[in-house]
Amino acid sequence: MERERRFPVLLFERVKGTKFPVLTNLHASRRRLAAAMGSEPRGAVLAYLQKIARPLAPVDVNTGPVKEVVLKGDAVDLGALPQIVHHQDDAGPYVTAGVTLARDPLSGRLNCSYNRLMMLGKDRFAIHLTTAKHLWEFYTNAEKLGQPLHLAVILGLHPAWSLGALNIGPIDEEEFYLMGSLAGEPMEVVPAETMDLRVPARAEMILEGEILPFERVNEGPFGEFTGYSLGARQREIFVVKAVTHRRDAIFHDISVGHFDHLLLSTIPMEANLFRAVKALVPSVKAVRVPAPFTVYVSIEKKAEGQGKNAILAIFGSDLYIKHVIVVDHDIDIFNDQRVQWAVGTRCQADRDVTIISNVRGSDLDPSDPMDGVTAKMGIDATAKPILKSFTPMHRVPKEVFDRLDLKDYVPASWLGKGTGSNR
Ligand SMILES: Cc1cc2nc3c(=O)[nH]c(=O)nc-3n(C[C@H](O)[C@H](O)[C@H](O)COP(=O)(O)O)c2cc1C
Ligand SMILES: [Mn+2]
Repeated sequence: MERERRFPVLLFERVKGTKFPVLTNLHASRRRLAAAMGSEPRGAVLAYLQKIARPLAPVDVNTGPVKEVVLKGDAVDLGALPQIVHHQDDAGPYVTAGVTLARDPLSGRLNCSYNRLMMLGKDRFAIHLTTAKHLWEFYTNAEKLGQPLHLAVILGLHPAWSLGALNIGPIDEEEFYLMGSLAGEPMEVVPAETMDLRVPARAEMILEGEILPFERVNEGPFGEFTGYSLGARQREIFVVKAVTHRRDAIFHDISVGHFDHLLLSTIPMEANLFRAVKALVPSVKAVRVPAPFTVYVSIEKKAEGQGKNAILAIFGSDLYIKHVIVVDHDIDIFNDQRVQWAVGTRCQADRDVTIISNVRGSDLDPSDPMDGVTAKMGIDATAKPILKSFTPMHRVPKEVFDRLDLKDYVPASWLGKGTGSNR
């Protein structure tokens, strides 16, 4: 459907080898994601920032649909779930649409994120924790204490909850309290069966368990958001102690690297980057993540040096971003050609390119020889010293346009709405 440029939600009602229907492509439309927050597509990033500014605590309820079926201990069988292999070289079936919920054994704070899970058997997965992200931080705290890290994996979420789970910010900013505010109503929660966590009462399914200390297993290869299939690495093990679900639970899946994945991640990422640049450069106009590890920023530069301030703000606020291009506010950053035009005409490499070596980044970048230690590059493509005093752009005077009428020069059949393309 994506090749056909069509993006419906897809529900497969009869899936071989499982009783669970499979829903996928839920997030493949920016309009749907915006609607989940009660916003228009163009206003999604600002709506996101406004809503997360007012966290909404979950409310306790005694029980809920997610407890209609409770399976513990020996009754747990991950083989009953849909066994979805997404790409040719994947090491096996993966669960891709699970939001993890964990509590830091040191601070007691909660964290949510998406973490891919590779099926290992009846009750266990290998789990991918990006080094230096929050769940990894909790896990290293638990491991230092010699303890497992309790983990709930939430499957089948309101898309506004998913956007909340992907919030990027300080580790103390608890995503769990942002989900309700993004959805516009408090999330109802029920106690987990096997650990001291409260989980959404209206999810489709919860997997409860723990990530084992000190143990590792081969995880991968798996086709990732970069478009590449990265090889196996030694990664952590998540053992499942209980599964609870709705009687008629729908199993959610995300096709990694497709719009279902990329649009979902981009809104929270752009919101965080916008907020971070705004803290340093108040006149930031827009940010856009057009490709993996890459961001465009437009600012109304009011003082010399602010282009580089924007670069520093980005580097300071996101682990993944590797390349930043900053342009003036007259450039439409949703038009790649205009961004390249600004780089071509307003930038001198020896003056305007900043490269920082040996910084931690993503461990899923195929160009990186060091599994997550990377170089970062900022390109300040704003006019120097400032747009106002920069070489003027050429133009035909307005009074000439006002004086001329196209119909005096070309046949009437040429006029009217063009196709907008010369290809
Ligand atoms: C579908 C999907 C799959 C993801 N898979 C992983 C993963 O396997 N490991 C990981 O570290 N991050 C993964 N992420 C990204 C994290 O969820 C994201 O960076 C999140 O903001 C991290 O949370 P934190 O800031 O609380 O650490 C995935 C995101 C999406 C949308
Ligand atoms: Mn977090």
